[in-house]
Amino acid sequence: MTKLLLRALAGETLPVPPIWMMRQAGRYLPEYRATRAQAGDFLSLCYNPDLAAEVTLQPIRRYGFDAAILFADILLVPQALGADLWFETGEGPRLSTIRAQADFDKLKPADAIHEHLAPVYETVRILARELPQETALIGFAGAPWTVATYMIAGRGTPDQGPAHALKAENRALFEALLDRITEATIDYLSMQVEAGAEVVKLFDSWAGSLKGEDFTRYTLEPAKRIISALKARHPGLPVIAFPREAGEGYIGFARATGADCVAIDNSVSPQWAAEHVQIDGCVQGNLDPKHMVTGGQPLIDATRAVVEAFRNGPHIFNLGHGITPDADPENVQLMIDTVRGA
Ligand code: 1CP
Repeated sequence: MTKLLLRALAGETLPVPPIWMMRQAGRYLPEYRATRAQAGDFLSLCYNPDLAAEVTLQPIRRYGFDAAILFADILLVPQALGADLWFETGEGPRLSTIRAQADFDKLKPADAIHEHLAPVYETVRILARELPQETALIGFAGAPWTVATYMIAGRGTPDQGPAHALKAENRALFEALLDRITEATIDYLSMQVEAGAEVVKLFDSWAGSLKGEDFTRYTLEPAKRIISALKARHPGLPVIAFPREAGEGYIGFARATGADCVAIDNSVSPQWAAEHVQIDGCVQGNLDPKHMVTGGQPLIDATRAVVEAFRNGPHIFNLGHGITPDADPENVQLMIDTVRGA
């Protein structure tokens, strides 16, 4: 029987939605912390196929999620393009910045990324062999705008200010960077699929900071380009798009980009998303990740409300954003039991 996640992505309305969780392999799990300590640091974990596969499998063993997501990071693509990347302990990622034409000129062409990313493809191959037969394997990449915000600023930023500034001051350079990331992303995801990923997800975590025409040009258009190139190379490949905090921009996004499923963050209500987004097909979401910290009856009530709202159409149950390191693993089990009606 076909995997539940793939059935939902094909547009089937299921009595119990498939479930997985953004950042399901992460610091809230003691077994993740142990493997990460063994690897040394976060990037060493990403580039060690055996250990990266191990942390991907941990939440599958513990919870039996319907999907596993490859353990890697969206910032491996900039590094493969030649940017310096390191993680400051307790602070997050740091990259060399792209602010001027000379910075851009030092980047490698899109088709030169694969040697650097070979360990990621190996992780996918291991997972394709080792996952239980009912578990779908999701590959992923960051969307061009989101990846560009890190490459331009050299770090995470609350308002993506440096990227907006470059867009205003040197639009040609900004667009050349987006194009380079778009090309690299198509090749990267395509290689993940060849290695065994059955679904791919495009994370546009900062889509919400693009408005109007900018949203169309820099979130919607690149997603459309990536999705159509992937589907041309891999007919029938299901794609999940996550233009986080798009608000009204979620409406029609699947139709406009060719995505099979739109992932919804928790700033919009499930009722609104069912009415305006699920009418076009599968949606994924959108429980507030805070419930994984606080638990109890509010978790049960909110989980049921999400399931109820989306019950008349294709739905993949997930959080509205990644689970946080302070979450309680028992709350994750409570969420799963509530979704599956135990
Ligand atoms: O300390 C640690 O162990 C590192 C924490 C961590 C983890 C577990 C980072 C650093 N990345 C990851 C893995 C990761 N990142 C996955 C693996 C699969 C899974 O979900 O289990 C995925 C899909 C991502 C994607 C990712 N990385 C995004 C998009 C999704 C999102 O959360 O919005 C983004 C924006 C990143 C960049 C990044 N990597 C790590 C951090 C802390 C950040 C955010 C930095 C910032 O904005 O300041």
